[in-house]
Amino acid sequence: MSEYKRSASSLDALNQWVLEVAQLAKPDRIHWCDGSDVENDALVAQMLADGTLIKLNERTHPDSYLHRSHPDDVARVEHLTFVCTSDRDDAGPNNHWMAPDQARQQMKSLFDGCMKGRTMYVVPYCMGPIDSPLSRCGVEITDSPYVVANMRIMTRMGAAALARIEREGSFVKGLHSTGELDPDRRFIMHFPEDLEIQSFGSGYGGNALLGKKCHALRIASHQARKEGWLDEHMLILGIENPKGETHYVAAAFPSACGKTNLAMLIPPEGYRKDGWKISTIGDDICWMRPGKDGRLYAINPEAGFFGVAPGTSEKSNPNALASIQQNTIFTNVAVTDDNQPWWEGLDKRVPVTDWKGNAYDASATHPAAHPNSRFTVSAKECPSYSPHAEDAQGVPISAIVFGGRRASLVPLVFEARDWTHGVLVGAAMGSETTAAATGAVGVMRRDPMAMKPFCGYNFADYFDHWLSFDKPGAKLPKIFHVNWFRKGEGGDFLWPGFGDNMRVLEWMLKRVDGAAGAVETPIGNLPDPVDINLDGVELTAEAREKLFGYDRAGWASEFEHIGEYLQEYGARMPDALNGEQTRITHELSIG
Ligand code: TSX
Ligand code: MN
Repeated sequence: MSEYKRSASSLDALNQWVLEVAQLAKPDRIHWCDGSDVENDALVAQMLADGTLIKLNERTHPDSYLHRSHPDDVARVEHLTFVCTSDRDDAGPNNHWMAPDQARQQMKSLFDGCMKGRTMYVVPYCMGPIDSPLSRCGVEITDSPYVVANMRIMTRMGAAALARIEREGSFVKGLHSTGELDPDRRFIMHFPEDLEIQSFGSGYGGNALLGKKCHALRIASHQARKEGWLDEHMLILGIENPKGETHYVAAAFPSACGKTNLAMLIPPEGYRKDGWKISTIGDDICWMRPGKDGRLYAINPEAGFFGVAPGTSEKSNPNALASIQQNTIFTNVAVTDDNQPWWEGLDKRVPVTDWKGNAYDASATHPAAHPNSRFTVSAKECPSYSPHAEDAQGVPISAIVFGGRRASLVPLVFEARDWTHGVLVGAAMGSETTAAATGAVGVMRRDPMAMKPFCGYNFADYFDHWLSFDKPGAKLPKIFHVNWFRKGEGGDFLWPGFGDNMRVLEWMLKRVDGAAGAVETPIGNLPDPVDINLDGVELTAEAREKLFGYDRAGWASEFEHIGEYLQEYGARMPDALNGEQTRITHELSIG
């Protein structure tokens, strides 16, 4: 078949689908997005005119805008998010499932006429560097100009993506409408067998920017399994040592553990003086696949950061703060008297307007910014953005890090003995909830590989997929577990965290290079504290014991719970993982 014929047919498929959607949704206009500055300027002007965007202080925050969402539409809706596979067991106990026919019928009636009076935007996008073989394309149809503006920042959107789709012929179809924003008529449907997403009734990021969680995580998880790669909820960072060698690390954490902060970490002064440098590849999603040399090579499929604003400050994340001084869309933050964006934890000023647009003063009892308020900004604005982030072949991963927020039991860091043990460490991950997430504080939630809300198929099959990477010729990264949140008896954090986490990263790289020993225990290899650089860190005796020690009785109880949790995934659980869990439980019981 000629090149011409193939490209014609893939565009035909796209045109045909756009036509079908238009006939159903009945928009007044159709606009094909090219991603140009002219197009974006016109969209912004239109959103300023109708109040969708509010211009922020041009002197302090040039080209930056505030969007206030509907007050009932401020977060992802997991209870309304479905994976629609023909066989229910393929979605697994970790997903809400609906039969594809029923889901399609239900969505068809919601989309019927929903774009009357509105413009329908056709948004071609590429997840990952436009020239990377690891990247994957999609097209989002949406009636929200706010979604278009955000997709332009978060993905490679427009003409170049359309050209790649034309070449490749396959793309993920995403259909989105904000609808009437009725919380009872809101659904996020995934059809992985058809590479399709349908999202109705929400304009919020994770529900509406379909390239991100819906495509790059849930749908891509199916493609990854089928094609032999890993689709993960991980940040990627580079660590350059004084010799000029760079190692790359991918890390998965549940929400509220500071993933974006770790991705943009600034090393302590002593490290900087010695020549250590951290660079950021991504803060949320990682696609990785084995290269010819057997190592895993990773790309960040995203082009920007959709970060939580509250808590972002000069102390917690100077690189993020520098990134969002210009060219940023803020969603649901508060505003100061001189029209600057503001959120809890930024600084000591008191804003005059809260996230709903109401007057605010120091006597208020509610937070001024919504706890899930966000910034959307291009990764190119980040001072630590890696020059290798756009490398088509990806970056080689030396270590994978899992982590969670655990006040007790779990030490600062340990290393998995081997790949199978590491997969168990990831599968057993858990974190204690913070008020921001649920209202219930300190409740343990299991969140395997931080993928609980994002793995589009049965977790048992997902663990099996992970195990399958351990094969002859593979040069797999070492796997570690960290906990920045261990507390003492007095309730205080024992580890300083933030930039000082560099010390833990350095130990990991020593292990990777075979330059440090470790203390072998049933839960994995613990550092000998002398191998961790603690210059300038004051730790009490209690802190040393709890951060670097190992409590056999406590871990025996933890492993009982892990065993019970993994049983929820039933008969499809891989024997190797059950075996590893049983073996460690036994070792813990005999001391
Ligand atoms: O992001 C965090 N990281 C990772 C940084 C690279 N946070 C913030 C979590 C909320 C998103 C942390 N919070 C970290 C951490 O390592 N550690 C802690 C706990 C902590 C909080 C405050 C102090 C120490 C530890 N100390 C003072 O405030 C003085
Ligand atoms: Mn995330």
